[in-house]
Amino acid sequence: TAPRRSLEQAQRRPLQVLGQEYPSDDYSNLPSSILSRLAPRPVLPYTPSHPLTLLRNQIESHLSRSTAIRAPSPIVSTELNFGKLGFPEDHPGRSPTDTYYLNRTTCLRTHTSAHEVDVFSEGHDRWLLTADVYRRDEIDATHYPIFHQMEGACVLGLDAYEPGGQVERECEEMEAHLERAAIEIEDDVDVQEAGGWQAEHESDPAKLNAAKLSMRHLKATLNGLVLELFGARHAAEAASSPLRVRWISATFPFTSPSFEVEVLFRGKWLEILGCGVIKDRTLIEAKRPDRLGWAFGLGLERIAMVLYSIPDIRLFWSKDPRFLSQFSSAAEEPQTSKAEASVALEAGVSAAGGSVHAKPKLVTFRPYSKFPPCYKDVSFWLPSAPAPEGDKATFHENDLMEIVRDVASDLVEDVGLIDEFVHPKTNRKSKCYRINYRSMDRNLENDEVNAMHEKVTKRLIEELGIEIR
Ligand code: FA5
Ligand code: MG
Repeated sequence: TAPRRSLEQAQRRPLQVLGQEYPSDDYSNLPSSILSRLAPRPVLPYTPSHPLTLLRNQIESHLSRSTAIRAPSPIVSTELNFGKLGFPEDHPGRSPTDTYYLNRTTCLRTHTSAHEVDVFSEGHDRWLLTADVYRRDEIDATHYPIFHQMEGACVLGLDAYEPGGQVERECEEMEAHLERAAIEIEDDVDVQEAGGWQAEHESDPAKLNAAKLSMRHLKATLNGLVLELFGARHAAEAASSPLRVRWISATFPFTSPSFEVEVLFRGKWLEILGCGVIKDRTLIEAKRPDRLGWAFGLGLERIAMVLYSIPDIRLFWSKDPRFLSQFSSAAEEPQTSKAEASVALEAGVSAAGGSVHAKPKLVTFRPYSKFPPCYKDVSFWLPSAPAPEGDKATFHENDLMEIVRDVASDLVEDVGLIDEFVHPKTNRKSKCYRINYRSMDRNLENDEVNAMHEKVTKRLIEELGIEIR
């Protein structure tokens, strides 16, 4: 992870972000396009009539035993985002090509798991936390540098895991509901493949039993959630076939065993979340060594895009009434209060059964007319020799994406590598990217696109040391 732009950085003054001052260093890489989005705080999943609000409400009322928590500022220490969760120093997620840094010790959270340790140490056992998260990434219809995650967790004392205890009763209730539903769950994941049982759990029969029951509880909870979110719509569209869910082994530094959940929806497998049995060290870090349980983290945009048929992730940021008005009638649907829902749950009626709260309306987004796209290609040679300060030698695609984002903001729809080759004599490497400019709400003028593209090209030369062909 060679630090870039070191000269420029050295001349930089401290950053002012949300009224706070942060010293900058060789890791600072926050572009103005992101800075301007930090104030006022983006709170899309709390905006009335917004599809992410609909989705958050539906999940919160389904998992009604959990306390819903609104996340604090997205500016977190790297210790919270990575260190306390056990990310090794050389984990690729820590690279400044993937993460936005204010400086070496402060970043924008890349996932809601960043708050696990704090929320547990505040004494919450069952909770849901929704937040904006930030990642440097590619540009296309499903990737945006800001998206929203919801973290869910359930940690309990060992007594809750005793035979006939709370967790076992909840499992039986949820599993009975799943058995009656038209859902097919593929789960042949080998625990060993998923990271295995933790040594701290394996060495104590009571803990191992609790870890096994916690995994069962996690699976029943998430299968039930998938049924709640996708079940009605899938049934409406594919009446004869059951909804299919599959469990896959995964790796996260703070859970073991770890899994990813995929849903087969409109013919495609869609990864919706990562989850697992929380590592003992995370709970010890939170000063809750007496607890054991699970956590998951899901992507709200990804689910909303398929559930509501939203074709482009930029639409979530649209202020166009033609977008928001389509979700307002569903938002006004009366929701059963939390208190009522939990009373019914205690009486043995699952919220997922539909008897507790009104079935959410099935909203399907009707796309309004798309404005014409405008493609521009940029072909260039990668830097041939390391630059004098040695920091421009490696080309990272995300750096190119970032410059395009910074210049074109939401007027860029898609950026893709369309050609690359190595010159047979000079051995120099060439790449060609196609940038697709398109506005969601108006016609782009030719001059405007040319000006943006020129700016992009100029910055690619200056900042990445490339040479236009
Ligand atoms: C995580 O972020 C883990 N923190 C999840 C977790 C939580 C694991 C708790 C264990 C326990 P991952 O990077 O796979 O994992 O992201 C989780 C989900 O966020 C994905 O399944 C997906 O739904 C969503 N997501 C990830 N990247 C993007 C993206 N670029 N755009 C939209 N959604 C995304
Ligand atoms: Mg993943």
